[in-house]
Amino acid sequence: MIPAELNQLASDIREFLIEKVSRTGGHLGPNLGVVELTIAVHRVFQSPRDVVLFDTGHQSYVHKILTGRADQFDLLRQRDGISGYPNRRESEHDVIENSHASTALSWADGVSRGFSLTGQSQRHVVAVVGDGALTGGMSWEALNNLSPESDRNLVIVVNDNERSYSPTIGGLATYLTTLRASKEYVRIVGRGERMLHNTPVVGKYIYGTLHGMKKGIKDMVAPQGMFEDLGFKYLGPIDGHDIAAMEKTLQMAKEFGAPVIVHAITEKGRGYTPAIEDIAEKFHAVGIVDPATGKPLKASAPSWTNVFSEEITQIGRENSKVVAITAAMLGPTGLDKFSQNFPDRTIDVGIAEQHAVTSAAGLAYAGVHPVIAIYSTFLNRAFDQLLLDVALHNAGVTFVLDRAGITGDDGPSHHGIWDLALTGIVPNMRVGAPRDGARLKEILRECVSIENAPSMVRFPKGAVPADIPAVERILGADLLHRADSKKVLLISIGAMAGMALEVAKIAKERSIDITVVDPVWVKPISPAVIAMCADYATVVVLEDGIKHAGIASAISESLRDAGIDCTLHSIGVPLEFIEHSKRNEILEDLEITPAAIVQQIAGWIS
Ligand SMILES: Cc1ncc(C[n+]2csc(CCOP(=O)(O)OP(=O)(O)O)c2C)c(N)n1
Repeated sequence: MIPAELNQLASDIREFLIEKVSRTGGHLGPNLGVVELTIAVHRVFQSPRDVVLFDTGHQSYVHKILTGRADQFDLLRQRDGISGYPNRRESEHDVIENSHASTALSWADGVSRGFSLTGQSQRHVVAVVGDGALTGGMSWEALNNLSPESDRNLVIVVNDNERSYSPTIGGLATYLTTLRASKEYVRIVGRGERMLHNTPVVGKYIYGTLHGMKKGIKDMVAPQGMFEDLGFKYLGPIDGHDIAAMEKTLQMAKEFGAPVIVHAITEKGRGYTPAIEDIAEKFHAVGIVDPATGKPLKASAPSWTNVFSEEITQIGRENSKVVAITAAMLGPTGLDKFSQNFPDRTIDVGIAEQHAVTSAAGLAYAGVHPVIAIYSTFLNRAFDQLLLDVALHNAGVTFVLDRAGITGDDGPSHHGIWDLALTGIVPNMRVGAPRDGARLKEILRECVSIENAPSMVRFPKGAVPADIPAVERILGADLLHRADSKKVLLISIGAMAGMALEVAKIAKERSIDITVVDPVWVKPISPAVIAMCADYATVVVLEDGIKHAGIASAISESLRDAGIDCTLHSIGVPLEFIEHSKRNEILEDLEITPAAIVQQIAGWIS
């Protein structure tokens, strides 16, 4: 293809992305930024013989288009459609089924080492990693392992758009800025590349000469030279939207025969005005929008996140010891409002959940109360830090878990279905699961008042329901509906309360009496709930996490310890990886709907 055709291809792909993603929702901004970069990677490397890995995977749409999946974009992130991340079942061109950041360099290390060990070293490995994902500790563990002396065919493309969701901050971001700002450096390196391109045989030796020259230049304009000091060959910065420049550089990197870093500068949301004008997040992830304006087609109802956002800001006004921590997700977790009011008490650690949690233990030791706002699925990564740095040290740290339960479109790695099971085994930890906004506020305030142990409040994605009043509060547990007889007790966990009440209503029509109780705090579980179990013939626990080791398991253990003999059934998520689909479709599949639950209960009591 001639340059004009390649530029036309890039422009067609951009138009296609805007048209399709505006209808399905998805990661529009990141993909608009990697169009040329991905074209260049696929022209220089031969996937699937060469392995192309995308860190986080949210920016793999262009890769999907170039590897034969353009016709499936109407069903992007929809039931039976293609995933929003790479997926092995979709294509031999996909290797990592990701969504959690900062893993690609470790994958690259493993795959390339495996190729060396199995006589496949002619296969190249290319890892595309964002400047955001590079802030994650795993990336650095991988860099430390990627021996520069090795003969591995490995190219790391740093896709530097200066942003995670919001601008990437921290020492690494500053370092990349220094490299970017070296205009003179770009010009001289560019000349060097042209020189190299005109040399017939481009090999390690010639590259080495160039490299020596470049190193000298770099020392002049970017004295830190961090990547090179770590032992990597560094090429860049390159305009990531210049296909020819990217191709030339990747070709050089390919022929070098050892790990090379290609630093590409790109623009998130490139070519789409609404994304460029979105100062906060550059359309990192969008719902369904009008493609012309980028405006959402449906106004969104007040969410759980909004309730948290308001309340933590109010708590911040009342209590100057409260400090908020985010792992590069200020806006999505609702901490943006807190940060506007208390910039000095807001910490963005980058995509570094493990660091966030241990650092919170340190903050607690120093006398402040850290509140870590994080998506449920991302707490998985920091379990050891929660257990041994926070809980073992009796640190008063509050965890606020958004997106708990089945989340839907983002697939297996994004469902927040493990947090209840994981925190269930942390000594001293208290866990609250609010059924509505009023309970969220109440639990959050209590968490922040706990000074000598970790505590957590967890709530789902999406719209918060109207408050659900209790009939009676007994030892911290809320009775939501009292049936006429003591046949079935339905223990509803957190946001499942609305569905539980619906179950009781439908069951009543079938002459099945169901009492509904909400423990509010699920760890430790209120003794009132355990005592109630003794009075009912059948007890059912309804939760939106994995059944294995979840709240039903914890209750069953408490019953056993108390010597209470009752029949306990559990409704929740099976121990499986759940594919992407709409949340309600998944719940239907799992038979977690009011009608299906009534049917199950009817079967159990008959
Ligand atoms: C462990 C983990 N924490 C948080 C996230 C949420 N998240 C998704 S993309 C993203 C920003 C990624 O930034 P970058 O790597 O620079 O890619 P870009 O979107 O800018 O192309 C974040 C924080 C995640 N995917 N994984």
